[in-house]
Amino acid sequence: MDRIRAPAVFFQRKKQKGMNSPSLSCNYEVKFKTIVIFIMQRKMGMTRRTFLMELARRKGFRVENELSDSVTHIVAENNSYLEVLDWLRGQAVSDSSRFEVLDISWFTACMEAGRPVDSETYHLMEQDRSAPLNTLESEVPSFIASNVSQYSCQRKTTLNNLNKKFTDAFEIMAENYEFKENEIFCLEFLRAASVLKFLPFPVTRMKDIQGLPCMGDRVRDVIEEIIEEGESSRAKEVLNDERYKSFKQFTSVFGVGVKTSEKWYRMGLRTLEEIKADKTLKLSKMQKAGFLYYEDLVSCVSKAEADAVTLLVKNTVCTFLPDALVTITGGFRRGKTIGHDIDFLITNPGPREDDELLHKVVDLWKKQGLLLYCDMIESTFVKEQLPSRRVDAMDNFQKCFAILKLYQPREDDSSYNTSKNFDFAEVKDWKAIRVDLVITPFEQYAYALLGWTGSRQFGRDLRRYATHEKKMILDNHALYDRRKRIFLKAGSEEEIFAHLGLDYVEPWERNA
Ligand code: DCT
Ligand code: MG
Repeated sequence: MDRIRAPAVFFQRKKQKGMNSPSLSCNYEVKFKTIVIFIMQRKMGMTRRTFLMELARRKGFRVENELSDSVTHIVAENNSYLEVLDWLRGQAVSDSSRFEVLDISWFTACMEAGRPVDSETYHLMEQDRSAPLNTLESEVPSFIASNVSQYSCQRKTTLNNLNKKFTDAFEIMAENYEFKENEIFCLEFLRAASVLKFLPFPVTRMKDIQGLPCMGDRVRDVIEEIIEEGESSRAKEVLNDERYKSFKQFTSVFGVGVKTSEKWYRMGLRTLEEIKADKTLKLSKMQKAGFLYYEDLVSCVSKAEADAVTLLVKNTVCTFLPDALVTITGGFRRGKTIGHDIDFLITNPGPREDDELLHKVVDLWKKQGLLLYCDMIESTFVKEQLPSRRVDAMDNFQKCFAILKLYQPREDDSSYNTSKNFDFAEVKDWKAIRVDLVITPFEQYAYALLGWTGSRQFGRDLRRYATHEKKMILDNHALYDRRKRIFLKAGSEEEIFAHLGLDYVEPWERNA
């Protein structure tokens, strides 16, 4: 499923289950009679607008499809006040003062409260109302560092990183601390990298980072040196450090983590050649596969390869379960064009769950000679279990960490194949690709999608935000409100953001 069409498919599935279609949902009781909302579609898109309208109606708000005379509140997202004004003019509305023009954050606050909240602080650029259009049209809202949230789930971070030279250095520092199992320092650099990835300008002076969150002394030292010297001597030292270099090599093997690297390093081993030569080492099945397909697995997965594997996964899953929903998640859903693996979520919108589905899928690949490796993990989810408080905890879904054989396109054909190229029998005409398949019950799909889309930092901050700002617990299965002692159901990612009182962040804006 591609990311743009995903929510639409989701609505279709809901309809099949006999739920109200968004466009037909006029039968909710209106609880709040004094306000009439109109949600602007501009820069929001139809799917999201439809979803939000449905959500508000369900909660007892009156929402109009059209900009009728009865509308009192206009809600806009990613539009300045002037843009809204301009749009209203296009709708032949001359007197805009009869509406309150509000930012989407007012709407999400209302949804969270379950009633209209005071709109005072949510007016869209109220101060610009009286200004003539021509003088303000070119005005760019200035960047206010102190408004930048410490949580990446409150920032929109695309792949357009203007501060790569800083964030690369931070990521090296973070990785070195990870190898030393110093979680606090590691997270300090990961959070700082995430803030700089979000900045809409490249940092050139120390003044540029003034007032920003997550800029501790260690981080500032690195930034200062890069500004002055063009590079970080600390990051350079790490790159030349013997322990770091060994850990970097060891952990590049599928199945080898920090613990195994530590063990090998203590044994005096330093390179992958030494590991391979040491016949006394007992490697796990996963590590053996990691060494066997090493070259393929370290070379990144391209978007074209991800598309080819998506087709294969969808076709195979649909052989057994035609209604199944197969969604690519992870970095590719966030718009990345390369990745270290391909992540998929599979769910069945029908009433029936099929515990055997994943087994059937891998068995078929095994028969077809496409399965190079498979580590099957059965579901350990217990009904009504509270979400895990551990930010980096593994979820409890049934899943499979696999390595698939993807045949390369033939010379005369640009498409990938799922069968052998007989013309080139002696040459290796395939590539080993790491694939994660995760099976989720339909009612947990939205939470699983949010978790598996990542980025890791975005997910960590969502959970931290839920815990510290909302007294809720979030994981890949559910959201639990500790104050009300209830689980909050969600049929889409948008609903989860609304439960948390957060503005919706699109997948490609989650590259924190
Ligand atoms: N994730 C999760 N639980 C796990 C593993 C991963 O919730 N046990 C989330 C975090 C990010 C997302 O799933 C995908 O994980 P990765 O594939 O490791 O990251 P990625 O963002 O897809 O990056 P890459 O391009 O390296 O695959
Ligand atoms: Mg991935």
